[in-house]
Amino acid sequence: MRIAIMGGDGFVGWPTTLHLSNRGHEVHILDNLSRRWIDTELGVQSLTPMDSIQERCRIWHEVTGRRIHFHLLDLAKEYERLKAWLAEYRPDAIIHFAEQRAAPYSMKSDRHKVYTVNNNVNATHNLLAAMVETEIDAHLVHLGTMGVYGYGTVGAAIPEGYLEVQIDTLEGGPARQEILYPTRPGSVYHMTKSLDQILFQFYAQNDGLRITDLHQGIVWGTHTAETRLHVQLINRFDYDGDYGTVLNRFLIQAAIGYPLTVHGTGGQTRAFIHIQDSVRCIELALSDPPARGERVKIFNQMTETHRVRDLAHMVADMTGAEIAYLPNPRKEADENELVVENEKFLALGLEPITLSQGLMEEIVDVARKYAHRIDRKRVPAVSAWTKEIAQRVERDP
Ligand code: USQ
Repeated sequence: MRIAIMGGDGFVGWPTTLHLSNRGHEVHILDNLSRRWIDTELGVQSLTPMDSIQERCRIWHEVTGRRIHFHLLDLAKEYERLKAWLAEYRPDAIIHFAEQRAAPYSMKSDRHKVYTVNNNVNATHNLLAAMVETEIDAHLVHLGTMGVYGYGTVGAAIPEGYLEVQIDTLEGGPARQEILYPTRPGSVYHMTKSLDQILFQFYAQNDGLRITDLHQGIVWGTHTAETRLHVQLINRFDYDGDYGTVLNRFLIQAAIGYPLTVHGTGGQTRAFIHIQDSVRCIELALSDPPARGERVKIFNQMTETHRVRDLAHMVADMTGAEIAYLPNPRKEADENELVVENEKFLALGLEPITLSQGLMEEIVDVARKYAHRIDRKRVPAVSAWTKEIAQRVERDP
């Protein structure tokens, strides 16, 4: 297949690009390199040293003989160029990662909220409109988030995207209907992914676009089979308070002797997936597209759930790290249960990589190797969800 990977320079985009190229697909990255600009804005860098995207592609060709094509393009701002690119290359599949993905970054200030909404919603809508206009019949696979569901305790498992509801008809009898699971995003970033769902629903129904939306949990790990092939193919690895995700942060903190930063009581339960499985799931989703006219196919892309404080204890037991319970900069439930259905990927053959000491130790080793690149001042999470929370966190950091 000819595959366009929007956002192929990012944390999940890059290993996905390598994996699909390795499988013999013709892979094109379209990316505006915004993630690298945000590093510059924040004054932080990936724990692992990353080369330019062009250099990464050159090394990939040297190591494997395969070519990855890179196109510098801003999906949200360059609609005409996007349309022209699609008309010329006519990809069989498009994978859409091209969104600002950090919840704390999206809550940093009003400017960051506005940027996240403009960037994410326009990128998605531009892509959908251009697909219709160029009449390409590509399968669109989008990286969504488990966060669209919210984390309320309803005492039932979260289904894969749709909820069957029963309502009373005007005649009085019951009628059954399947609706998109009601969204309850917990940040501006998660809200943009909720808005994406409506855009997808409309374009599948109105224009027959074939769309798969992957509701992914929190990714942990850094290496995949392909990024291990050469030191210059290494994946990015975020540790800072905005972009670092919870388990990877705990493992890095343990490696540098920084007390593990648990927000609140650490009673938040979240869904997790290893980066290798994330890449595999995208490949599985590509192999099973919906038919034209079918509703959006939704998968829960996660393999296990964990409570934040349990993860902290696990890492502390493994490494001897201390745990610090900090005032929570986010507005979220202190404690929640979470049960998630994920049968669809298992049925397609996913064999989950679950949390294991070996894989966690590998991350600690990577962090120790590059510890000199870590700025300890950038470890705390300082983006607060409301002005009131910001004042509270400032009083008691
Ligand atoms: N947390 C801590 N300490 C930390 C960092 C986080 O206790 O040092 C807590 C947070 O308060 C939160 C939980 O850990 O309760 C998860 O935070 P996170 O930063 O690991 O994950 P999140 O902000 O939800 O976002 C990440 C990705 C996002 C993806 C999402 C999947 O950045 O792109 O969509 O995970 S999910 O969480 O399932 O919505």
